[in-house]
Amino acid sequence: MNAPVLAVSRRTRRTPLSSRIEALGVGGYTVYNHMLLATSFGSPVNDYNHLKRNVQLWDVGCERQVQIQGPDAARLVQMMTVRDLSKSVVGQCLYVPLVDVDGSMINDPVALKLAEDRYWLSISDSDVLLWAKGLAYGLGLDVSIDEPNVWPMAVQGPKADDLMVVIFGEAVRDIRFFRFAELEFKGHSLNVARSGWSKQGGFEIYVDDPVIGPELWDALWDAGQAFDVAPGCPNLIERVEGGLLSYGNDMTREHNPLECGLDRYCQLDKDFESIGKAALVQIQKEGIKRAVRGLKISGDPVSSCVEAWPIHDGNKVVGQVTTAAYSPDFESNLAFAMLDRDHWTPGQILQALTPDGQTRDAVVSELPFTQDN
Ligand code: THG
Repeated sequence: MNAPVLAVSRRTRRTPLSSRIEALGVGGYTVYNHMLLATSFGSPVNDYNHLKRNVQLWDVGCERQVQIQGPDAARLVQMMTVRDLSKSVVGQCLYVPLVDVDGSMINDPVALKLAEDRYWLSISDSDVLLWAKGLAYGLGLDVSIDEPNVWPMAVQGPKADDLMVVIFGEAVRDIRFFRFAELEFKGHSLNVARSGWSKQGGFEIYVDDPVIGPELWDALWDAGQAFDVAPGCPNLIERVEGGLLSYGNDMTREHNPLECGLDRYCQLDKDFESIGKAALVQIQKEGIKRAVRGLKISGDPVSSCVEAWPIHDGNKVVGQVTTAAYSPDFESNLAFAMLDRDHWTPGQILQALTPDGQTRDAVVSELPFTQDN
């Protein structure tokens, strides 16, 4: 049987860098925010080994910006998240769980505070633009909301600093984690943040011009030859090791941020106005009934998780695996699972029913994984 093909059309939007990654042999695409996102170059294991040792260029133009600007911009962004933004500053990136009135996860973007009255929500895969426009109308807020022509590009890996210095100068070294600065490329000013969807360190450049994008890619590619640069994309194995949850895979509108282990981004005891706060305060009072944990699953490398796999404790179903990958560095299968209370204690041994029909031991772990947990 032939593998199914992803048909590309205007709905599955290309990015200004699609031509570059296709020339470099992108191996597959997924659709994210109605836009193309690469899934591999070569193989996930080769991509993983390279990412942990060198530096990669990623076309993450699909991380769309929902721009909220105007006199009520700060108020609307605060209404949308349960993270207290009162002490946030211009130049800061903030990871913000967005929730609805039931406290359910709507999205988990990085918010960039561009000015006191202008924000970008760099979103994961759900239609935040429509949600934000609806809220602004319903609440009668004085804001304008749109999706600007901005396509982030990531430079990730241990050699990212050294490569970025060649293009942007020593100033890149001064950018702190989850801060951004305006730096120049060919006389064009770009927001450059120390962030990115890997734990290997690096930057994200918010490309706001479809011509500059490929020129910047080419400049990084040429300079990167000295650092063994390769094209890359968010890597399944690396993100599981690092405990980076994916919205739509590991958390959905079925879950709240407390269940997703995002407690540190929920300041429920602080005094601010947010749509989902009352519901989450109540949920916290009652105690959550399930939570995300890591699992180390025994046996041969498992295939990645397309459908959720059931987790048993004896003959009782106590949760499900949402993402799984074999980690060469841990020499183990690692997974994220949503587990019921009483079955989520690190060290506890459960059973995973893998798609190949096997029942395998699965040891509950804290996230992120360490060699000892
Ligand atoms: N960068 C940008 N936009 C994005 C992502 C990104 N949009 C989609 C998706 N990724 C949003 N989700 C996340 C999830 C985790 C992180 C970033 C975006 C992340 N978390 C840090 C960690 O877990 O180590 C912690 C951040 C903190 O402590 O503040 O980086 O990657 N532009």
